[in-house]
Amino acid sequence: MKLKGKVKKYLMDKLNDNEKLHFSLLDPFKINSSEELKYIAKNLYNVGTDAFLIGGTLGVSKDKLDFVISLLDDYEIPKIIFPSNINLLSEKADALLFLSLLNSDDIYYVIGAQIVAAPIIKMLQIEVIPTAYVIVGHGGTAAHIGKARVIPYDNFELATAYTLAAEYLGMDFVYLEAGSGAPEPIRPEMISFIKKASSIPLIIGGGIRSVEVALKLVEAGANIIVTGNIIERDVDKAIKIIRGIKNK
Ligand code: 1GP
Repeated sequence: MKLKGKVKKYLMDKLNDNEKLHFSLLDPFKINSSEELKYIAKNLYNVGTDAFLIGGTLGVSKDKLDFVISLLDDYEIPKIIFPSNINLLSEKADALLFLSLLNSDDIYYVIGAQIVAAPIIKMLQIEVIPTAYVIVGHGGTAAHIGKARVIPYDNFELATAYTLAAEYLGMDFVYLEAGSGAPEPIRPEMISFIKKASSIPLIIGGGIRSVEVALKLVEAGANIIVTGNIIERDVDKAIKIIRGIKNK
């Protein structure tokens, strides 16, 4: 299956069928060996993860990015770049989340990096998926680097306003991010509150470490669950999460 240029359709078809999706976030900086990556990827793929997201905020070079994507070549699910900056572009990927960090105080992360990257993306012919990136609560490294004015965990109105703004700007997805390794993930109550106002698909990530938490988020209306850290720490827990989501 060749997915280049068809990733958005692949995702939208599944969402239109009311499927709940899971993305496996792989951070090239945290991968210790190609054997480890192959073992992890095989398990995630076999249990039904819907896509590989590849990215990280610190320590990711183009070489490492290319290397990781190449190792994932055998798996017939999309390899999507999750960029933290303009150094994370690769023609080897099937698509790129074209992120705008809507709640950044630095215009570079809202529209500057996108302008610098756009001609390169055009040249490399990478499919883009326009996505609003909104950082909530803890925020982690992404919030620090991205100079995000984080939305408090309990400010559902503000999160809804951002989601509606993203929808009116024509974005395909809103990615609500609590930050990699966040002690608390996005609250399910925030998701159900947003869902009353907007039907834009929600990608939810940051601090999701158990199937119970993932299922509460899905029940509240999350369309796509992202797990990162838990994959590297305890792949069996990640497998349980994916099984739980895919059996919904
Ligand atoms: C981070 O949302 C992702 O960008 C995943 O977070 O590593 O905490 O799963 P975790």
